[in-house]
Amino acid sequence: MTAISALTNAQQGDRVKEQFNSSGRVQKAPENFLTSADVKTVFAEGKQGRRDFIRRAFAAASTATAAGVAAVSAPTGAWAQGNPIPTEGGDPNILKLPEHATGLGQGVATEGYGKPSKYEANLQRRQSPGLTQTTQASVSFAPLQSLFGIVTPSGLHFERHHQGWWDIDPSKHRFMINGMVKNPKVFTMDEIMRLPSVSRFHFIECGANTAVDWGNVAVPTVQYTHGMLSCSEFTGVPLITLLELAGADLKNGKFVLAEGGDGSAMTRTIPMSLITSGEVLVAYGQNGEMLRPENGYPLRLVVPGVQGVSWVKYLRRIEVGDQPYAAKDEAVHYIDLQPGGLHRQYTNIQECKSVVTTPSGGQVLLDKGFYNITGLAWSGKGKIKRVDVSTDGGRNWRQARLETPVLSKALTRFNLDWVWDGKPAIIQSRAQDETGYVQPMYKQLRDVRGTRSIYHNNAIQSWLVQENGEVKNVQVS
Ligand SMILES: Nc1nc2c(c(=O)[nH]1)N[C@H]1C(S)=C(S)[C@@H](COP(=O)(O)O)O[C@H]1N2
Ligand SMILES: [Mo]
Repeated sequence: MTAISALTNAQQGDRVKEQFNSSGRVQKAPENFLTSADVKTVFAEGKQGRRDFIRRAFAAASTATAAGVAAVSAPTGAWAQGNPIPTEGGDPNILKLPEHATGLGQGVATEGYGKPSKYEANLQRRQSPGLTQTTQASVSFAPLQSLFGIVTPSGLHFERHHQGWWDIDPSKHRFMINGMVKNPKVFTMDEIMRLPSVSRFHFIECGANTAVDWGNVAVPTVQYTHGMLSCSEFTGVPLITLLELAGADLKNGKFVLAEGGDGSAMTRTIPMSLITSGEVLVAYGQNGEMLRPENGYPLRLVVPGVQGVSWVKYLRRIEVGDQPYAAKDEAVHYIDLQPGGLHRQYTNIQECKSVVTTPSGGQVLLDKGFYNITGLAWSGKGKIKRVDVSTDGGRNWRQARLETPVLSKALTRFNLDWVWDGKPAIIQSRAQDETGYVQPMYKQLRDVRGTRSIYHNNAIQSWLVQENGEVKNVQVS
């Protein structure tokens, strides 16, 4: 940024105009890598215990995709998302009045609940081929490469279910508080929803986000590397309010156990300090409407900054206790294998992390010229203070613009102008949060954590822009 800020405003304006006028088109990442038949093959291979099947599944898929790329970048210059102007001149999109400018459109409430345009049908959350054996104990990833701002549309929120999802009848749903409380209580949804509520924007990230890349590059696009990440406005009652109503012993009660109502018996210990701060919510609202069934309808715990597994869905019980519960999903699962062979438990907080979403893996830069580098940054410890972006694999860094709002424990959008000269480039982003913590490089992370961890990979992501414009997931040592 230094070179630009040395210019006067007028000069800067000219320079920006010059940049914007230079062509810089992005071909979207192919969002559907495998046919359903391919997915079945991958699952079958996974069942036979064949190693490296995820990597090979994607390799096979990208061969198919490469053929697709060649087809759309054929000499006519046709662009997958474009509508080219004929070379003989005269753009029919301007010269001929389209039907929508002359006819009668559709009536109100044709859709009682509106849907996205049919032209956006390819924008989907997707399952990673080969990652899991069933769809009920599985993950779908949010299409980060195609989202704007910081809010994830509810229908594209990532999903993580251990035993499938349910659409639970809210009139029959009950929420219980017991343990170290004077008056154990059972609430109906009506009783919860009449209490004073708050609405707050927060990210949720599964502790296993970016897990498959711990050892080496495994998956091709940002949807699969970072898509167990979403951000919503959640509405609900602070858990502390409900604990006070039940007369909880807040002096000796140092932890609570949160329990879900689905078959996975999801149970997690939450430290009382997060609750007395007022941050933890018993939420029913998401982005202005009720939670979606996939995300825990009618009630879920919101634990800002903490890994997704603690955000218990279909929340049915909170027990107050004086020590951690060592539940299965914190004693056996969701633990971090350290280089010395010890397991680390109760790693709750999602450390500061960021990722560039454009340009990102699977996209193709079709021209030299101006590009808006954009991405997301977040920290489980508070607000994002700064994001730096490198286009040369970490040798030089420029400070990105943080777009408002910059909220605590929420996604923050960053942008940076870039002119691609057509040479190979390695794009990275490095975030810093308000505590001063800086997102680590892979080497720094592995020096401390080794290579056999699954959870809490917050390393700097690298995307290689090749001379032919194709963007690849790479790791820089
Ligand atoms: N009841 C219940 N709660 C749950 C889970 C579950 O399987 N059942 N999965 C957990 C995990 S591991 C994550 S990452 C988040 C995912 O939330 P989402 O599906 O709304 O994205 O929910 C958590 N809460
Ligand atoms: Mo998770």
